[in-house]
Amino acid sequence: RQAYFRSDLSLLLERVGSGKESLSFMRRRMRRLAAQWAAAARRLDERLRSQYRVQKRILVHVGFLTEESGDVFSPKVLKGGPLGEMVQWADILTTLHVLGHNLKISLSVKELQGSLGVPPGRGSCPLIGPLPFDLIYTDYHGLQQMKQHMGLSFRQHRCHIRVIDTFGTEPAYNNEEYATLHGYRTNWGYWNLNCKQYMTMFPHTPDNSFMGFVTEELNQTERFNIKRDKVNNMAVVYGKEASMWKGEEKLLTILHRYMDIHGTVYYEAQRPPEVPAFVRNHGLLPQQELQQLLRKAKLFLGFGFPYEGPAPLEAIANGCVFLQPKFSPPHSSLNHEFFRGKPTSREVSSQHPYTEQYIGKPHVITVDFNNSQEFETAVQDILKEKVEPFIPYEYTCEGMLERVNAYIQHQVRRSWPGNPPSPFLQLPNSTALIWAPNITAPACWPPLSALRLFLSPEASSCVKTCQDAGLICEPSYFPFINSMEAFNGLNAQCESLEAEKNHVFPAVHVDRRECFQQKEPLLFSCAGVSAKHQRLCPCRDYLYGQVALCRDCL
Ligand code: U2F
Repeated sequence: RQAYFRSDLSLLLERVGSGKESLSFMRRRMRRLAAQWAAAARRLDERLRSQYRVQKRILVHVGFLTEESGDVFSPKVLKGGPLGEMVQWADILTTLHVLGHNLKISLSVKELQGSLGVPPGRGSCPLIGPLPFDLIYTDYHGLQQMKQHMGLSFRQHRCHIRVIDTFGTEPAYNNEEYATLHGYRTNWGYWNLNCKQYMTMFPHTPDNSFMGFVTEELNQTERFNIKRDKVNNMAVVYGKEASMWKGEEKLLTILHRYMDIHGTVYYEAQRPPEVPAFVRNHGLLPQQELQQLLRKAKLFLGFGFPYEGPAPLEAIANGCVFLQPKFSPPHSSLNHEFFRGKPTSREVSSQHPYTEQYIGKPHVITVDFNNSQEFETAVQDILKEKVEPFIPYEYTCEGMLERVNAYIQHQVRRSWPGNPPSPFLQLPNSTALIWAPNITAPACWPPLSALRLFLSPEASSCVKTCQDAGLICEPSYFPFINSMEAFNGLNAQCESLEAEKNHVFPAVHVDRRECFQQKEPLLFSCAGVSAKHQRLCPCRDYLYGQVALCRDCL
């Protein structure tokens, strides 16, 4: 059946239900953004008119909101707890609904069992017959619940699952055998999925799919009003809990010399939070009121936590400058409590690396907060600067609809017998190889026409190598470049060739000129890095403002 765009959200709102603060928060968000979603759907519908979009049967099982997982988030919705996950799930549900798919929502293990046709009370009864869904979106909690309740059929059906995974999962952590042998085993990882099945909140590593969420857009009148009403010396501090402000009195005092400081810190009646007296604290605000505050403010100031949340994008969308601390050395699962045990080695260079790397100046200023002079100069510069509201296209409703639609229609499992052939051609005046245009390329998405193959410098990941060439690493291409032709084409001067399981392979050893192919497809990794190897890096182009998609991807 064909999928048709929907602009009416009433059925979705009904299905989400209420009864929990987390669900009410999501419903309020869906309602508030309804017009924006409808307009985006109209625009995308026009652009994709010629495409036949298959309607999929989709189960969305939100594991972290189930009672069985403890549901620690719902009671904190009105008390300064994390809301980023709720923002994202609300937007995922809306996207799937607006794209016209056949949606079933599950918020408890009982509903999950009902949806999968597992008889209640039969914990590990295998699913009988085919899976009644084409796709299942869940999270790590939900994955665990599904494994428990699907029994043996979990293995058989797992390629239909998509895991919403805020911070991402890298291949070395995902492959159980490798993770166990090489010290990458964590509480979350080792599910042996294809890493593209993990979908992240920001485009952290291209090994995963970037799911994202949306930021509220402005119409012409709102843009005009923002320009008119901006208060040049007004700052809002990022942090819903007083703990996020701890130890920052010195910087706040400096900032207060230049600006009025506002906060949205949650507090219980009669117990005001411990923030300096000169701060005007509004208490935790409903999203809509926070937007209004950001529309007036010039500066949105982060002190380092929370990491990688939605709020900085909202601030930038409302014409604020986001001032944030640089982390030197970067924070990661190796050196920081918050990231410890997360299935990634990614180095977090600031509170919000996405805004630092993909948006940057004048909207985002990243400085060393240990150097108060640097901080003060940044504040002075911000006061002088005029900044327009900005949203990267990938965080608009249209951008999210376009991206998720492309995933749903194109990300399907394909298998090749052994290593597929890889006929390459050197690009003139370049160190890159491309797929030979006169040789028929095997079906692949993203299409192989976008492939550019590089040999990395030593101690450089493919994420970095592709980035340095103005491209992005594309793990789906690895099976096509895991060959002697690829090494030869890049003049790697291999003295030998062997196949091994290692998350930096295919690569060449820098001293011994030994070349290594990858033996375990699950270990193909953009993120992997080794001081002793130069890696084969498959890169591709990407659309301006939509890093998940290449020019020929749509
Ligand atoms: C992130 O979680 P948070 O939920 O703490 O992220 P924030 O960026 O602070 O805010 C999320 C939303 O909260 C809203 C705001 C954002 O959309 O509009 N909000 C509000 O409604 N009222 C207020 O007064 C202030 C904010 C991240 F998203 C999670 O994935 C991480 O687990 C967490 C820890 O790093 O950080």
